Amino acid sequence: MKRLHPFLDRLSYLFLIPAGIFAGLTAERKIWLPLCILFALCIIANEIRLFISTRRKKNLAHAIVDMLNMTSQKRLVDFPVPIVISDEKGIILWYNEAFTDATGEQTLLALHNVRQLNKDILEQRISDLRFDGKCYSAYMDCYRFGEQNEMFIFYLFDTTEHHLLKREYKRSRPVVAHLMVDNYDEVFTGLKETERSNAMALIDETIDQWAQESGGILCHGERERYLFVFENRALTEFEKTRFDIMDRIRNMQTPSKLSPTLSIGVGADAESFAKAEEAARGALDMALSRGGDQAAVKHAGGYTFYGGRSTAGARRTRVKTRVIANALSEHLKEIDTLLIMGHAYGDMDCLGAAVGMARIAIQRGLEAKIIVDEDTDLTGRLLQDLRADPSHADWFINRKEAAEYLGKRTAVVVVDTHRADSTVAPEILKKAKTVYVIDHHRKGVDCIEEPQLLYQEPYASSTCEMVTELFQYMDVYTFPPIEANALLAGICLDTKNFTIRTNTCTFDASATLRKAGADTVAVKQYFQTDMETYRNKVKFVSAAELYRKHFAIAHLPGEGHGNLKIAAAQAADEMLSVDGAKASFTLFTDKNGNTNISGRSYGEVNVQLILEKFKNGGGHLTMAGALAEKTGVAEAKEQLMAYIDEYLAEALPGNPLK
Ligand SMILES: [Mn+2]
Repeated sequence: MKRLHPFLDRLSYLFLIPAGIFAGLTAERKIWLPLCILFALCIIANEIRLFISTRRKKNLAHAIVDMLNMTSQKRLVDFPVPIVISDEKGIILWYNEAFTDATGEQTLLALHNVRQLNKDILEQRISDLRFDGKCYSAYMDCYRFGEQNEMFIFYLFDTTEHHLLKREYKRSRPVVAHLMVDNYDEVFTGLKETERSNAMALIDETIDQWAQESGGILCHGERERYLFVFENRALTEFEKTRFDIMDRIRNMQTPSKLSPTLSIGVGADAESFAKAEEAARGALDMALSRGGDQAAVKHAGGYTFYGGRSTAGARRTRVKTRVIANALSEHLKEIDTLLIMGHAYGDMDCLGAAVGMARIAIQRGLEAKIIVDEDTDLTGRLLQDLRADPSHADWFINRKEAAEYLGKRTAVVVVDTHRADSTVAPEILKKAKTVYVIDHHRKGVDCIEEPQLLYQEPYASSTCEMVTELFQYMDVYTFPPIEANALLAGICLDTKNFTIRTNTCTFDASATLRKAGADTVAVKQYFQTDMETYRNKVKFVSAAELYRKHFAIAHLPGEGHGNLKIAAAQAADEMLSVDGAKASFTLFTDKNGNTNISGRSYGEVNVQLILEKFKNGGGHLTMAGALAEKTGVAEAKEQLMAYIDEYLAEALPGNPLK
């Protein structure tokens, strides 16, 4: 039996001494006597309290003794597992030798209550404890005796080894990565054989060195590819440094004066090597379709991206278009009806591409219908003109009518988006058996699952450009000028009249459309806005402020604005003309209390990465949007500014924005 701190409780008497001396020096005799009596009373009261509590403890201790006969008491004291017993308040009454050994002298001296070990220990059947660098699981057993006396017995089991093993297991799980020099062809075309092998050897060596630090295995596959297998602990390091190997590769000098860029796909948290490798391949795909020069890590919880801050160079080949065109031809042979839909709040790129796809289908003798949502459509006059045209009037249907067209030999083609939630009629998409996707946006995380055909080209300026390219491989040579206008309008919209994201293919496609009779003046007129939208646009623009020198932000105060999407988008475009602005954002709160955010840039700033930080954000390097649900405009703006700061903090060193 051990008694804890026998005179600690009497320490409080010490303060009486200075009080007594003080009183003796200053007070008169009359006060002396009452003071003495008062002190005496205090001491007596405290002694009584101590006596009662000691008796209580003694009673409990007696109870323990009564509980066990001498042999089992001896057994309990010598029991190899640490045991500690407390009363219902957690005050420690008894413990065995093993407990002393486990806690160590120092810890034991400071220990009065089991709650010091874990504050919820009395409420839980099993609790985790941690002291002296070791881990224990404490199993609690509650023993009742007498009327309302309770006693808690804790058995402690050493789980240190288990914890260490668990941590080691997690850290040593295999991770597989695919690495790829994503602009290999551009960097090495036109180089002499020796120059090429020298440059490639340098890249090899850099990657090799980086890989060696982690203790993993690196295999150089064909040409620009590497397979890298390492342990989870190395991944933590890589994530901490945000895969700085990408910077090392990007900063290399090559004879062609182009810097090589690296894309990395990582598969972690997988059950097996095969699963990890599969995830890595998917992740690399994701990194590439987002524009390359970045790392995508696939964890159990989803994707995390690193890098992606250099401006994506335009890389397009017509090979892909031809391959897709052939595949699409084969697919179209198996269906009778093609349902076409774009994204909600359909714009001219969406409508133009839909019209183009309808043309392809009709050319092949299929029935084609375009699903349009009147309430949210933003194409205005273009749609009106198409509907007024007798040969196109019956091309358009609404969401309700679309359900009637679903059938065995019906396919749905989604244009200008690849996210199921953002399509104009997600319910139709869900029911469709065959789905094709044609889109030019960089891949986001929630894409349509396994479409039969996916034509995604982040380097294309617009979906209209992609569809126009498909024409020549699908034998569509003549089509009415109004369709050409629709397609050209889409290109004009997404390139801001051939200012951004254009490449040679954009002009080729535009030439094709011009030849088919597209009228540039008519197209320009589709962009005319009504007076009210114009006024709203001006309101936004006049509210613009520069944040951190390069970010123009404008918001309309108050809430419950109607549909200002067009005005907000146009104002964001307009605000890029402000001197010094590299990105612009507009914010307003709609009728449902959600704040809409539009972001634009010339490509130096990746607005997709900024707006993706919002739950519903996404889009493109130069054009993105987000919806902050049930958030006021002021709060959303604060959030946006915080995300811009975050983006700047992650920016590459040497970035002029910094
Ligand atoms: Mn588009």
